[in-house]
Amino acid sequence: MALRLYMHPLSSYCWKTLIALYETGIPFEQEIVDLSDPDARERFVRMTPLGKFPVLVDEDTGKAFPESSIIIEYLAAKYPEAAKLIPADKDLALRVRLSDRFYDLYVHDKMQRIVADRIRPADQKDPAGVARNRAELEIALALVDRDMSSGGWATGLTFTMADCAAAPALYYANQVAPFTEDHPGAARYLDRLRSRPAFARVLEEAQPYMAMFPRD
Ligand SMILES: N[C@@H](CCC(=O)N[C@@H](CS)C(=O)NCC(=O)O)C(=O)O
Repeated sequence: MALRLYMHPLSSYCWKTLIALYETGIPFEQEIVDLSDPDARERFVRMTPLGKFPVLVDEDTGKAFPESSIIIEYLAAKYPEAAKLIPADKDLALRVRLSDRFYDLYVHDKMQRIVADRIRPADQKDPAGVARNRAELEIALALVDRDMSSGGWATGLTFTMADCAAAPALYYANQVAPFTEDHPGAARYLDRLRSRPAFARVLEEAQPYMAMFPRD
């Protein structure tokens, strides 16, 4: 098996790459990393010093890639069946990359910071930071609502890397800041994403782990 994905089934950035892999049907092996196990963490950090997953290892070439967007770029460049995730047209490709950045930086990152505060010890909470992240997330969700209310995928009629980024970001954002009532266009986009077989499969595989997600 040429590709091995170091991941955890609850990790939102791993979902992004899993969606790309399931969407394209590229064969790969899952290597679940339990970061709460000190030995597993040490082995993982030896491979990738920042200790963040996903990491994709191409065992044929010995190359290892961290960063979900770079992993998808690698798949799109190397496998013809993944080329559709990043359009050949340069302008369209820029739109996809811009949308991917938007979902990672202004939806996903804000959501992650809100979740991170939930697992901090009581004396290390950062309510001002959480309020700021909630406000910034709300601005981003209003933009999603505006842009996605008429249907389609993140950058048009085809499903791309931007939708791989949007799916976990919006799914978990809706857990920490439910938006379906105030942003029906964004809610319908999330519904479309959930109906996509690749994302439906990721969600199904994550079910046994969902109880580990920190609630308020
Ligand atoms: N920019 C990175 C973000 C990766 C990331 O934040 N991964 C999280 C899981 S969703 C992680 O590894 N967290 C473990 C930790 O920080 O200890 C990407 O796109 O892959």
